Amino acid sequence: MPPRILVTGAAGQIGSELVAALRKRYGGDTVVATDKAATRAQVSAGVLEQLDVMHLSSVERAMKSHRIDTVYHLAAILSATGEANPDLAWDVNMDGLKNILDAASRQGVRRIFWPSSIGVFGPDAPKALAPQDAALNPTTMYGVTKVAGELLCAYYSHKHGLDVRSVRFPGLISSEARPGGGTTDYAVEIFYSALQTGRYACFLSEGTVLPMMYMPDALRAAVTLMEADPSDVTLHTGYNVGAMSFSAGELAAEIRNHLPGFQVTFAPDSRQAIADSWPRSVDDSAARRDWGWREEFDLKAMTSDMLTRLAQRLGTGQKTFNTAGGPRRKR
Ligand code: NAD
Ligand code: AKB
Repeated sequence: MPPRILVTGAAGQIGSELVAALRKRYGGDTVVATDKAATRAQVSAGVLEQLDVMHLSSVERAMKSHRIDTVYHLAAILSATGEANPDLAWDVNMDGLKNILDAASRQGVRRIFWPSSIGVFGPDAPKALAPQDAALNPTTMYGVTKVAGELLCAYYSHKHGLDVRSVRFPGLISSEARPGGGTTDYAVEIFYSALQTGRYACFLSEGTVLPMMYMPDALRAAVTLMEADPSDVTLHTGYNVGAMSFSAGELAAEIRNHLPGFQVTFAPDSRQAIADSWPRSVDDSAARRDWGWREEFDLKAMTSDMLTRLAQRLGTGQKTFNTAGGPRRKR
């Protein structure tokens, strides 16, 4: 029997591609896409409902009426928006998650995917290969909600038997929906600017290195973890998952290999402090050991694929941006 899936925040950067991937994998009518505010154009064909995760009774009604057994809970406020409006970040990220967990416990939902983030780490965590079990002392409200959220998920797992699974995603790069208010958004915006105007003013400094991942790898991580045998999932907080790390300057240079005239300036704003509080890379050996995590895209492969897909979608002319060999593994 295929799972009966509810996706919250389905119109966002991850949701708009995850819904399509889940429908392809399990069948179109097995996935109920929901968002507080979504238009049909943002989500692949199929059921789409308005659902505000702040309303417990609406969440519970949606789970009951669609006989949901699996939830991908994506509705959230990201780091930069969260620093600008910490009350909103706390309310949506904490109350929204608790509503999902409470409704799921009562409605017999079997399994939940909830993405955590590298935002759980603070300035005291090792910058290189931040360990799975590093002390988590974030300095953003977003990070505070992710640490508290991880603990809440672990609590519902052991107290209520809910099978909650989570990864600490790095910054995600994708060609479909634009990112929704994060610190790593520059790594998506830069591609739009490269193709549309040929120049970009980056809000992080040239040397800022952050962990990043291409969306196809992120979707595979989510689905692989959700399909893993329960006995293999030893962590119900959030697994570190890594794929690539690069500086803003290195990304600009890689794009320039395809578009030689591309001009980038660097003018750090308030998001620089958030980036500076995060690690440059994470140690994801627990995910590799437990459920076989392995990324496919590195900086070169991601850049050429991203340029090709985005150019097609935006209709900006050049059809392919080749790099030798296609997707490649880092190690
Ligand atoms: P996004 O901002 O692109 O999308 C979030 C969606 O949630 C939006 O469509 C928004 O309309 C919806 N939403 C907001 N408040 C809501 C509410 N009260 N009820 C229902 N829907 C609501 O975010 P995303 O990038 O798709 O991120 C999804 C999850 O993944 C979040 O938990 C985020 O913290 C996590 N994550 C994302 C990244 C990344 O780089 N995109 C990295 C690490 C973790
Ligand atoms: C953000 O920058 O807020 C997100 C994240 C890394 O969690 N992309």
